[in-house]
Amino acid sequence: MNLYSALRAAFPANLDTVAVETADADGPALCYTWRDLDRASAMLANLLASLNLPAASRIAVQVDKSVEAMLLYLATLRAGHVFLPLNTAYQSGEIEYFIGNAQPAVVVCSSKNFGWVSKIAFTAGTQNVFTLNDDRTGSLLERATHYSDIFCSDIHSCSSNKDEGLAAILYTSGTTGRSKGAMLSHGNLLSNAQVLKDYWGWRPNDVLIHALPIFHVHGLFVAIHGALLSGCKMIWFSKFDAARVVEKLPQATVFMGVPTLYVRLLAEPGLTRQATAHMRLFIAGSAPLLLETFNDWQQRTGHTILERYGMSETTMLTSNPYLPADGPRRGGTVGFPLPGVGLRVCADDGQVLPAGEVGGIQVKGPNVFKGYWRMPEKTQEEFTADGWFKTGDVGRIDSQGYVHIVGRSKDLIISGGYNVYPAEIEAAINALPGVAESALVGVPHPDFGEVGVAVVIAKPGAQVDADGVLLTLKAQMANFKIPKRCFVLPELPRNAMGKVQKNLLRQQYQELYGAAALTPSPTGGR
Ligand code: MCA
Ligand code: AMP
Repeated sequence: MNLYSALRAAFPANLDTVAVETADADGPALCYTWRDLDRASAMLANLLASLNLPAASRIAVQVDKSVEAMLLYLATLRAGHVFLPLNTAYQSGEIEYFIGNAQPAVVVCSSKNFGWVSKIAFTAGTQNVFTLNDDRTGSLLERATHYSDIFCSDIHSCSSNKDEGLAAILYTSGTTGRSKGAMLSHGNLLSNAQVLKDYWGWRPNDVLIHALPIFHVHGLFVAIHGALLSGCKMIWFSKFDAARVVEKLPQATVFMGVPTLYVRLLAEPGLTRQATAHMRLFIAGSAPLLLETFNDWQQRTGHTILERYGMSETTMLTSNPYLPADGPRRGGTVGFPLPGVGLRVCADDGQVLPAGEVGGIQVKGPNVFKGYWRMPEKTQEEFTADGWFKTGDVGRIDSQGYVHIVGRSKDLIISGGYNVYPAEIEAAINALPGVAESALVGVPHPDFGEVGVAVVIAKPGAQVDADGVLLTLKAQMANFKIPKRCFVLPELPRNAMGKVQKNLLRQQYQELYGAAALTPSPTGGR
């Protein structure tokens, strides 16, 4: 089944009701009806079809969040191509890698970035570069107005645009430096969306507040598919604004966010029981939700946040129960494996461990991705011989069956819900003049949960300026990746094997941002 066809089948009978209502402070609220979604995505799909691209061509998109960007995603699904969303913070070095690796047939970028993005795209052989801005200007929409608002999927129907055909590639897990493109099929995404629709009790009169970026799984798939597959209206924020979200809570029923969003909402005086009385469900994920945040939220609003766990490679894996009959939502856990998802905990030697024991989390199911784009060896490494995907997360299953994530075996920092890969940052620092070596470690942060702190060792006789290191990095890579602090030390702590002891560095800087509640580190627990 084509994913868009499944979403379209769930649209309400009356297509002239509001599907998306924008809610940003600046500018009037814009309303898009279900008919608008269908017509506009058809015009964009016809534009893509007119380019006569090879089946399953990659459509790379680095644009500010907008309803039109979502429509482009839906159009890509309809046209049988592969949507490749890219974080708006990525700079030219990062974009050059993604375009070189994915070789997209189409690149869509903002007008302000067109100069450098189009140069990279055309140099890499991309034939089509369009612009799309969050004020509905740009060449993409201009061109699309010349195409029919009816897309005949049967004309364009082919094996690639349904079931096992690719729907999207999301870059992630660059623990060994460069990111890998996780290939997700229509079937991967649809099966997960259908499970979540039932598991989280979605109903037609739900209203979702959508305040996440749509270049990651959480905002692009879990949130958007949740609403569209249930025919529910979305209140749409192009950027998270805690005060404005609180204002909209009385008009909504469901909210999804990374823990940082919950921490910021708790800082809003307007967040009261009354403000949340109309809400049905608050969902958190993408990074550990602190028990402190879970408890504060419950006390303040009377609502118990439902924490779930997922990955770009698998979309959602586990969830705390929605129905009381299935058990309580337990803070500090990520709930139970979702229906159809197999989850086991294994020792380093692959032995499956009994309940209570800590080991590597492995998963299996129709939601698990098709592999990493053009990296068959790397893909093979991440699956066991019997077909289980190794998540790189460390955890245990308790006696009641709840999954606890206690850390990560992969060297990864999750900051405000974004993944930061120390290997990538350390390589950039080590390339700087006068630097002998470096280490990036995650330390607790009251807002972002965890942030990167860099320790740099200068070459003998060389002078390295900590601020200069950060300024240089700022010009090279996405801003969220820049270490929040940088220290120049005489040496790095090493164990007898000569391996850098990052756990000692984490301990050394654990209190850098105050005695924030402990966040799990690869060795620590919650
Ligand atoms: C912004 N900054 C950050 C982050 N975001 N620093 C560290 N970590 C961050 N996440 C820095 C910027 O570099 C900038 O610094 C300053 O904060 C302000 O930038 P701005 O963009 O205005 O920040 P913000 O509006 O405060 O953004 C914070 C945010 C955003 C709203 C929490 O990070 C966000 O939307 N996070 C959600 C990420 C997400 O969707 N994750 C899901 C991944 P300077 O001024 O120095 O440049 S999907 C996933 O993980 C799996 C599949 C799953 O389970 O869902
Ligand atoms: P990504 O690489 O963007 O797919 O991020 C997936 C990673 O986010 C997982 O492998 C986990 O390490 C982390 N993650 C997602 N949800 C949770 C959660 N609820 N608690 C702790 N970690 C999480």
